[in-house]
Amino acid sequence: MSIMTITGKHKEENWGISSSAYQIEGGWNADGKGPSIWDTFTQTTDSIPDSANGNVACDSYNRLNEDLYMLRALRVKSYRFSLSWSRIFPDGTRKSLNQKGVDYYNRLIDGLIAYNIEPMVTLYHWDLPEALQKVSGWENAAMIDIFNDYCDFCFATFGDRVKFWITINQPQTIAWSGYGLGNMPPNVVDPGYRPYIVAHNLIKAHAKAYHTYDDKYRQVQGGLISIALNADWFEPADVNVVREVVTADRAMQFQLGWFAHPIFKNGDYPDALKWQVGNKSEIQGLPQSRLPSFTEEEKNFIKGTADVFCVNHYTTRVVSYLTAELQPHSYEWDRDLRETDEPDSPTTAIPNQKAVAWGLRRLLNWIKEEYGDPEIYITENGAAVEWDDFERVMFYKAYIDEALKAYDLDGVRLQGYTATAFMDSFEWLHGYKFLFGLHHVDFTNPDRPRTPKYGLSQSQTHPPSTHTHILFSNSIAVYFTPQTVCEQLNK
Ligand code: GBH
Repeated sequence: MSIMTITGKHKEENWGISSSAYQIEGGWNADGKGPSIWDTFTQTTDSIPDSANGNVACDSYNRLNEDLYMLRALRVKSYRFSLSWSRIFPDGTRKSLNQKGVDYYNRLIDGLIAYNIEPMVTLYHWDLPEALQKVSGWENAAMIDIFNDYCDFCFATFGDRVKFWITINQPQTIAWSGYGLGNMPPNVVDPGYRPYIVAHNLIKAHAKAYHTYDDKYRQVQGGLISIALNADWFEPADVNVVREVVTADRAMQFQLGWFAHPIFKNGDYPDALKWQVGNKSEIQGLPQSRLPSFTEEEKNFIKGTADVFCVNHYTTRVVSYLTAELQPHSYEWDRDLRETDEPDSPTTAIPNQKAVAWGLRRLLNWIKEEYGDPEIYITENGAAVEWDDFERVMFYKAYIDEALKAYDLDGVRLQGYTATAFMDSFEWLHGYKFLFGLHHVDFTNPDRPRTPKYGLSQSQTHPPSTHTHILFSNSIAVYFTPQTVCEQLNK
């Protein structure tokens, strides 16, 4: 089946593109913005290639008109971006309100609305105000109310125009990379305990913000609210061996189910987590499970706190059963499995991130089965490529095709697709080494000129690029010449 035969049906779907505040804004201390844990980390660590940081990044804080121009030229239906919490509340709380930060987001949102682009707003994409880290950040249950008050302010301030809210981006990454591996801020290395505690608080914080929206704003504002969960597809090493199939399912439960099961099913963790962590904890001689438990009241409060299912997806891993070691105590070992690369798929620039498009279709079907056929939005999908943008074109062609198969052939209720990323950005631990943008950004030039990459170009003399073709036929895209955006604006 070709994309062309089915485009008609997708005309009104939500095709969009994504960014996040710390990755693009820069202006790290401009106009009263407070520092976040990513400012502190990047300014002091040596672990990021070229000692890169987001101090300037794409300078989007000062280049709003260019960003809006690019979005309009792309003809996307939606733009997913995040709010920098410490730009709005420099110390994380309402009493420190920074009106200039609010003004920036108002200009951005108004600009999007003027161009008929739906803002999809992530309230929190990893850049916790440093001041809140000083009081233990997400280890501290007090964060639940503090986050809620920040969200409440954002709903009240922007919710007249924002109709799609995402509370938290990838809580699994926050819990595991931030508090287990500790390679991301706040750099706490505690693989067996704190990820579970932090996840517990993140889930409750999400649920509380959901209820605030539901109780105070939904009736008047009429928007949606959800959470963006990261999910790889875990393919069993051998689909004919029951144990391997069960193991792959367990991998899904530990990564996606950890958050999705409480929120989308019954307010509680998946059985696989309760069983694995409980048993390991017992064998490890601990008085109780390292996985905390929810009270009945908490379960009722958490269950059903997302209007749609938002998933960020990048790759597929192959898993096989392993009786893991008992020491050190670790979320990773709690899973009893081993991950390897999918052997037959093309690589991308990032090791361990192979391009396995069929994994997306399987993932979407797994979500459909597991969570009762929810409406699904792919809120991130993309790749960093080694050489030519042609590889990125092929990545999108293959992945979008699989998403459309899930929609058309499998009946998955897919409602939207968001490509990552809008432009080359600060890619966290990769700095500026691996880039996901559909626009190139020249980070050596103080003007940070943005240029559409090959995938967005369509020349008169060459056949249109495949990527342009897919995006255009799905009402995304296109520029006609790869001039920089500055040049076009100055015409
Ligand atoms: C996304 O995460 C981010 O949400 C997005 O902001 C970013 O632009 C995109 O990645 C590309 O960088 O090495 O063991 O610490 C994608 C999922 C989760 C994949 C964290 C890498 C690191 C695991 N990522 N993971 S580890």
